[in-house]
Amino acid sequence: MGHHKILTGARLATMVTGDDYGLIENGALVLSGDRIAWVGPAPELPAHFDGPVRDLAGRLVTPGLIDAHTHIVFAGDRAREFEMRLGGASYAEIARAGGGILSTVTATRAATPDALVAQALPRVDALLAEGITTLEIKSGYGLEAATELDMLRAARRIGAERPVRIRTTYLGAHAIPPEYAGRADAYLDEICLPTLRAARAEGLVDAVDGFCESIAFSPDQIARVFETAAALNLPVKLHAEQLSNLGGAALAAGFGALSADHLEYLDAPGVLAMARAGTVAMLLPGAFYTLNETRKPPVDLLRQNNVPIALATDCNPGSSPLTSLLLAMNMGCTLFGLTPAEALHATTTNAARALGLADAGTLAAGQRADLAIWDVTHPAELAYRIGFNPLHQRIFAGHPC
Ligand code: DI6
Ligand code: FE
Repeated sequence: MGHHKILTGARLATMVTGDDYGLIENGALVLSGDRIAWVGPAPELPAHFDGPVRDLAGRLVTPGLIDAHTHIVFAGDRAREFEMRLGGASYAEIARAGGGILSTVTATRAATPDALVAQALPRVDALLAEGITTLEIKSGYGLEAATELDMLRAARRIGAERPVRIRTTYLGAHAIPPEYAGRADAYLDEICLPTLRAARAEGLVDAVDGFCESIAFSPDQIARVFETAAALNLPVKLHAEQLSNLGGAALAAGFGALSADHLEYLDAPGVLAMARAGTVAMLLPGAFYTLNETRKPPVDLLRQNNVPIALATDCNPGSSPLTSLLLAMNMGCTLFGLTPAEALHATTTNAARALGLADAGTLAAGQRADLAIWDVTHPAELAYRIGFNPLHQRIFAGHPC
C-alpha cells in the first residue's frame, strides 16, 4: 500500500530526554506524509505499518537542525571592516562612525528584491547541506518601509525556493538609520512601528526582535516596540547584553519573550527573570569569536536556573559571517563549556522552543518528519569535529533531499 516510509537500522538521537540524547540503538522510524508516525527500537516496530523499508546501515538520525537566529538576507559584505577591526578598531567604534550595520543598510537598500534572494541562497544552501530544516531570518538592514518589507518577502521566497521551513522576524529596531540620526523615537514613530504593522498585515512576520544597546535602542524604546508587537499578537525576542548590560534580558522576559540572545553581559537578575518567564538563552558563539569577546555568557548560572540554552549562527555580514551551525555547536562547547549533548539540544529542542515551534526538534510520533541522517556513530561527533560535514542526507517534510 505504501502509506508509510520505514527507516530501520538507525541509531536515533531522539532528544526527548532533557539532558542527554535519548539514544535508541538499532532504532526504526515510520514516516507518514510530512509527519513521524512511530519511533522506537526496531524489534518493537508494529507489523501494521506498510510501505518501503530503507536500511540506514547504522547511521545516526537526529531531528533536522534548527538555526533560530540569522540575518542571512543582506547585500554586500564587510570584509573591509574585518580588516579595520584587525587593525585595532572596535565593532562599536566602527558602528558609531557610520559603518557597521549601516554600511550593510546602504548595500541592502540598493539591492533589488531578486538580488537579495540570490545573494542569500548560497548561504542558505551551506546551512541546508549541514542538515538544517528550519531557519529563522530577520529583517533589519532596510530601516525604511520598502526595504524592510523586501527583506521579509525575500525570506518567505527562500522558503518557496528551497526545502526548508522559514520563520521570519521583524527587526526594524536594529539600528537608527542615518536620516534619523539622534532621533530614535521619531524613527520608531514614523518608520519602525508603522512598518511592523504593514508587515504584519501582509503576513510577513512571525516574531519581533530588537537590538538593545547603547549604539542602538534603549530599554524604553524597545519596550515601545514590544508593546506594538503585543498589540499585534506577535511574540518577541531581543538582542540583549551583547556589548554591555542594559537589563534587556529582564525587559524581554517581562514581555514573555521566546528568547534573549547573545547574553555575554547577562547578570543574575536577568537569568532569574528569564527562568521565571521560560525565555530561552540564545547563545551566539560566532559573534563572540568574531568580535574577540572575552566575557562569556553565564552558562553555569543558566544551567542552575534551568534556563534552556540554544545556539545559532547569527549569520550576518558584520559580527558573525558564519554559515555553519555545526561549527557554532563546536564553539558552544569549546568557548562556552557546553557539553555535546547540550549543544545538540541547543540546535534542536531548545531552538524549536526559541521559535515557538512545538512540532520540531525531537524524534517522536506526531512531530514533523524533518530529519538529518549522519555518517557518524555517536552524536558527540557532531560538535566534536571542526570544519567537517558528516551529513548523509536531509529529510524535509518526509521527503529525502
Ligand atoms: N548584533 C549582532 O551581532 C548583529 N546584530 C546585532 O544586533 C550584527 C549585525 C551586523 O553587524 O550587521
Ligand atoms: Fe543577531
